Amino acid sequence: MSRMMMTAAVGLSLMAGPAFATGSHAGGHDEMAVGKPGKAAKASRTVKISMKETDDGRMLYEPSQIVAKKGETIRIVVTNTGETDHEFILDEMAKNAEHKKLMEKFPEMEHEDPNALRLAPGKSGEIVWTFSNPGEFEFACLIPGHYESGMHGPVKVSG
Ligand SMILES: [Cu+2]
Repeated sequence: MSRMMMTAAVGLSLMAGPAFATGSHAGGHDEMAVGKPGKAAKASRTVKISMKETDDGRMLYEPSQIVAKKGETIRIVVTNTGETDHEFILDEMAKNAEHKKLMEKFPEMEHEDPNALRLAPGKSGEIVWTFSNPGEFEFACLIPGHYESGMHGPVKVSG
């Protein structure tokens, strides 16, 4: 490698570094518009949600919405009482829509994210979440076809 090329490469990596660091991760890795993982000891209450299919071909969450206050930490216990895998993904509506498109291309995508659960029939999981910002967010199942069958609900966070 010539000296000039080396200089160019170093210059590029220096420029790329700070640009990535101040990108979408501002405010800490786990901080999202919908909030961040919370501590169980700080949870003010537990919300239990079941996920299932109905005899007429719909798929749903029960209850079908979450209401919270800004700054509140809630323990959300999700149980799959249906007969097929389901997900519970907490996010902004636009982010879920984007993610849903990706799931249509890669249906076997696994989620390791703190805002998401994927549960086999009969399984339960929990997310302890702090809702940092007021607004309307969403929980949804992004397995192809499930959102359209009814698997989404609003999360209303009051200011
Ligand atoms: Cu589902």
